[in-house]
Amino acid sequence: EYTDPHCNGKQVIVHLFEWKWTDIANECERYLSHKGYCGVQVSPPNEHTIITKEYPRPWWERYQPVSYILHSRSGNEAQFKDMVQRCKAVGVRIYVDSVVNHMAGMGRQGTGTAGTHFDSDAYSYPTVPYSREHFHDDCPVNNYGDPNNVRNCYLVGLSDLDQSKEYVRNKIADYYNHLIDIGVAGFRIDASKHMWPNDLEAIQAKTKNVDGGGKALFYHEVIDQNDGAIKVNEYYDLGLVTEFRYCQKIAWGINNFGQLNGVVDYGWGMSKSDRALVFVDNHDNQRGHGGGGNLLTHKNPRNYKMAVAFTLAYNYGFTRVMSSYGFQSTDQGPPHNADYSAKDVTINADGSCGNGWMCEHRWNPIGNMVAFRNKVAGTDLNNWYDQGDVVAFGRGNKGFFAMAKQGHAQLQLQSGMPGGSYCDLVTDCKKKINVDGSGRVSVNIDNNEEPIIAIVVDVFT
Ligand code: LM2
Ligand code: CA
Repeated sequence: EYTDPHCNGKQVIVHLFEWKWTDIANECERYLSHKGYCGVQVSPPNEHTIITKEYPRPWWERYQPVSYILHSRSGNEAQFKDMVQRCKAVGVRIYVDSVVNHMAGMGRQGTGTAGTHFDSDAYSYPTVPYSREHFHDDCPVNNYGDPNNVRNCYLVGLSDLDQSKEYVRNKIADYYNHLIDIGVAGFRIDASKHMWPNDLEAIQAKTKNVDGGGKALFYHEVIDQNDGAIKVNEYYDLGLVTEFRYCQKIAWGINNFGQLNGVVDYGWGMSKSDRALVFVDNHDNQRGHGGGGNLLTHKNPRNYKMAVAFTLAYNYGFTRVMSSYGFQSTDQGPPHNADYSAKDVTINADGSCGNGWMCEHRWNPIGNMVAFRNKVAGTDLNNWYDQGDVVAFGRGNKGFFAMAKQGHAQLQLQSGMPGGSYCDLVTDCKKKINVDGSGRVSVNIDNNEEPIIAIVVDVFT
C-alpha cells in the first residue's frame, strides 16, 4: 500500500521543476513516453503566495499555500487536467508535490495566485476555509532533537496546520481526492518530517483508490541525515521516503572513485531499498536549501552524468531524476517573461532545451539510462569491477554498465550477458559493444565521448 507508482512496472520519475502544465503535457508526448519514464513530479499545483518583497517571484513562493484551488504559476485547473490526461494517454503518470504541513509564512498577507485574499497573522484562509483553531500555537522549529518541537512548531515561520484535527485531515484528504479524481497517481508530501506519522496515516486512509485500483503512491520528504530525532523508518508504513544521505554518498563516491562499492550505507541508517526514493540532487539541495550539502548538480555536468547514470544502473530504491533551470541566485524562480510568467520550454534541434531550461532528464546518459533501469528491474548486481579509472557491473543476465572517470578505458570485463553485438544505449547505438560467447564485454571508452556505456539484452545492433 502507498508504494505503487501505477505505471506498469516502470522505474523512474522526473521532477520537472517549475514547468508549466502545457509544457509538461507536450514533454510526455514528445519525449518521456518514448524513453520509458514512469511519471512526472510536478511543482505544487495549488494556489500560493505571490512574493515580491525579499525577491521578485522566488521559486519558494509555491511552498506557501493560500488555498487548494488548482491555480498556480504553472497554470490553471483546465490546463492541469489536460496535462494529466494527455500524459496518462501515453503511459506517463503525474505525481503532485503537496504542501500540507503549513500555509503561508507569518507576517504575510495579500492575494494568492487564484485571487484569494489571505492574512496569515489573522490565520485567515477563507477559500479553504482555515482559521485560528486549525493551526498550532506559534513557536519556532529550533530543536531537531525534540519531535514535538519539529512537528508542532512553525518551520521557518510558516503557519503550521494541526493535522490531529479531523477538520484539517478532511480538508487535506479532499484536496488529495480532487487530484485523484482528475487522474494523478501519487503525491510527494513536502515537510513530512514536520508532521506526525499517525496524522498522515489518518489522512492517507481517507484517500480514494486511483483508477485501475489501489492506493496512490505517497513519498515522504523526510530529511534524515543522522542529525536529529526523526528517522526515515518512522514513515515506512506510509509509502516511500526520501533518502538524502544518498545525495551525499553518491557525490562523495564520484569524487573519490574506488569507493562506490559502499554507496548504499546501511551503517549510516539509510532506508531499506523497497522504501527509498533515491536521487542525486533535488530542487532544494541543488541550491543550498533543504539540508544542502556537498552535492553534484547540473553545474558539474560530467560528474553529474556519471552520478545519475550510476544511480539508474544500480539496484537501490525507486529513482527520481531532477530537471532544473539555470540559476545564479538561490531564490531565483524559473526563466520568466516580463510579467513573471514562466517561459515556455523550447526544444533545440539537438534535443536540448532552450529559454534557460537545463533538461538534465534529456541528457543522453540520463534519459537513455531509463530504459536500462526498466529492463533490469528485479535483478541482482553482479560482476562488480572497480579499479583505477573504471567502475563496472552487471545486472543479472540482463544488463551491463561501465564508466571511466578520466574518460579512457580499454579492457575486457566479465558479464552475465549472452554473447552478441549490442547497441550502446548511451549513444543511441552509435557505439557497438561486443560480448563474446563466455560473456566477456569489450569496454572501449574514449576521452572525446561520454564516459559511460550501457547495454541490455535484446537490444542488438
Ligand atoms: C521543506 N522541507 O520540509 C523544504 O525542504 C524547504 O526548502 C521548504 O522551504 C520547506 N519545506 C517549506 O515547504 C522553502 C524554502 C524556504 C522558504 C519556504 C517557504 O527553502 O527558504 O522560506 O519554502 O516559502 C521563505 C523564506 C524564509 C521565511 C519563510 C516564511 O526564505 O526566510 O522565513 O519563507 O515567510 C521567515
Ligand atoms: Ca507541523
